[in-house]
Amino acid sequence: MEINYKRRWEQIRSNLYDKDAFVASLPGNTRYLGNSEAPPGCPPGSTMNYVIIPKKGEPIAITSSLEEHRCRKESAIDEIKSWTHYPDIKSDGKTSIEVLKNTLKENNIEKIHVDNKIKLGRSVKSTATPFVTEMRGVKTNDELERIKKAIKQSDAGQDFAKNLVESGKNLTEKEVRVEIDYFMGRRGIQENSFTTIIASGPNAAHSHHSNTDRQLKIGDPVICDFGVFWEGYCSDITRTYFVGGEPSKKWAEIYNIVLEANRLSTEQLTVENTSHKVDNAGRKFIQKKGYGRNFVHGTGHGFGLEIHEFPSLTYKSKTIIKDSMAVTIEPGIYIPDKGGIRIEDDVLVNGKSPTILTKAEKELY
Ligand SMILES: [Mn+2]
Repeated sequence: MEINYKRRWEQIRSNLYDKDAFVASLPGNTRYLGNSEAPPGCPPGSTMNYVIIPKKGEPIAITSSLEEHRCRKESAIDEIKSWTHYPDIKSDGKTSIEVLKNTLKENNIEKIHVDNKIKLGRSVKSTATPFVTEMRGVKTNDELERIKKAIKQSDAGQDFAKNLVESGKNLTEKEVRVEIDYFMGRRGIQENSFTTIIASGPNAAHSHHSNTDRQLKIGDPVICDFGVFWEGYCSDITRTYFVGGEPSKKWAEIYNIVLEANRLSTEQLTVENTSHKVDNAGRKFIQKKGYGRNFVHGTGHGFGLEIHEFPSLTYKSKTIIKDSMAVTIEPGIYIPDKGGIRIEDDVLVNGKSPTILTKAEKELY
């Protein structure tokens, strides 16, 4: 299914009220409006400095002359303006902001919505709005198709990771990481959604550990947290495995507490619920079991074009859950100097019964 950019532009136009245009400058938003299929860091989507959606007329993108060629070829936007410092190269101006100012003037655009503050001087009145950021929180079918493909790849990565870690005595975290990345790379993923995290033994006590030369030991809990991009959209999944396949009684107990917290939070992911209740459901259970201060981060976040998107699911977030939001549910318990457990799923809001999209095994044997 092709990405329907026109629908996105229309939705923005219909929420402009008295404004003449919407101007996006946040990289996730310019990609969303012009070239969703490219992963971040990949031109042209991420190199568009600005995307203008006028109330009347077609969208306009502003990019550097370096990316202009690729932009013309790949972007959903036909009108591309370019900038460069080099006088010999043909362009519409020396800087992106100069081109933006001129373009707004030429099109008689005086009042705009922006997704992020831009210094435009007095001739243009700009008002910041989270409209596009929030619009991206609700996924459409063209997006879900890509998200599901990304998840399928990281699920396969987790099946592979489980076997590798359980039989991986003496492998280093770095070795485990490259094996998993290579496995998923051979399956044709665009790229990883972030640097694959392999955190073993005491290193698993740090929620965002970076991979080291530590060798896996029998009985270690090993947190494996990664995701992939597929046609511009990402996945994010965490599983915790035990080297040798047998957790100690204590770790098994903690594992099942985290698993239950994951289930309780997922259950709260229903339309019209408030997002802090999603966090609260799992957190209260973990507190009751005596590990309240070992759950050191929020329960989850939206994901899609970017790995962290609106909405965030924390103890204080007040976002009202809407149908077709795609979020992670990722409670964890971290014991300093000993290790930790995190179990993260990607979940789609679906009326009153959330759909767990990630399928990789998470029950303890
Ligand atoms: Mn995550």
